[in-house]
Amino acid sequence: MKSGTVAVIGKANAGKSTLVNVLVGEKVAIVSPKPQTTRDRILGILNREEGQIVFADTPGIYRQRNELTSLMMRTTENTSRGVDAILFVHDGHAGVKEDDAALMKKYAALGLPMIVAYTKIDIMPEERIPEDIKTLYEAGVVQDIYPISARKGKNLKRLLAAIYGMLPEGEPLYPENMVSDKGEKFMIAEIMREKILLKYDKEIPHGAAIVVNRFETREDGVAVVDLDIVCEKRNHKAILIGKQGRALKETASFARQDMEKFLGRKVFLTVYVKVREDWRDKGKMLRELGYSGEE
Ligand SMILES: Nc1nc2c(ncn2[C@@H]2O[C@H](COP(=O)(O)OP(=O)(O)O)[C@@H](O)[C@H]2O)c(=O)[nH]1
Ligand SMILES: [Mg+2]
Repeated sequence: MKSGTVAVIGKANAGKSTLVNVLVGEKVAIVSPKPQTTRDRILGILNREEGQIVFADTPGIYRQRNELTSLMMRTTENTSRGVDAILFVHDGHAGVKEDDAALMKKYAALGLPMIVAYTKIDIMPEERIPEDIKTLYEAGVVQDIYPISARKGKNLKRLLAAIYGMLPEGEPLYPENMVSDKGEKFMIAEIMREKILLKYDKEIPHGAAIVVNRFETREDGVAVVDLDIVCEKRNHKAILIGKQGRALKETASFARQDMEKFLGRKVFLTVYVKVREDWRDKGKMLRELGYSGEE
């Protein structure tokens, strides 16, 4: 039986987390149309007869703008070492940019087995696919490239077979009923952050962190969640809350529904908004907010 860890690497917004969720068959990582959605390394575990694949979803490849993005980039770099193989995710819909081949070659140079998932083919003209593959090949990318769509579930069987093909024989690393290394409390915070990413623009979601202060189940089975949305500036707080608290109420209600779906029980959610000036630039605050740059 096969068993091993696969680092999922690629540019911001390429579709890494979406692909991991689809392959694992459960939502282990939040997804949004904005960059910087994934901040931590998240393991998503797939168990099948052929073996166990542990996907290490990463924040992806970033230009470093502050302490938080530097830490995210470090998480990506560290994860790409100490794994059995690399799944490089390329956004086919975005086209082949000048730096794409260089990035692929950089990770290939680590010497691990690597394949490229060329994703989002559901929203692009098919005839561009072979042209792009040729362009990448001529720029020195010799790895196999698999055109797929995570959203439409296209060519995923072939991709999975190729991933198993890169892994060594071995016993499962994790219990077979486990789908992620993160617990419910982590996902509760992430679901809140996902709704903020979907609801607000620009620096608001990128400057938001979630602290869950209370997460317990009452005797009647209702999960009680108290959390803080930490933002960077007073005017961000005002935007988050909105006129008569309307924006926050909507976002929280949206989050609560998703938390209930995820937990499979009713949720009683209380949300506070707090300001911590420029927390993304401060190492100590990052650690207090749970960003430690693991691995
Ligand atoms: N049409 C289409 N959109 C996708 C696909 N995979 C991801 N997306 C979208 O691309 C955006 C970024 O996805 P995400 O998984 O968060 O990217 P990540 O930053 O690489 O983890 C989201 O809006 C996704 O819904 C796909 O196969 N097809
Ligand atoms: Mg992601």
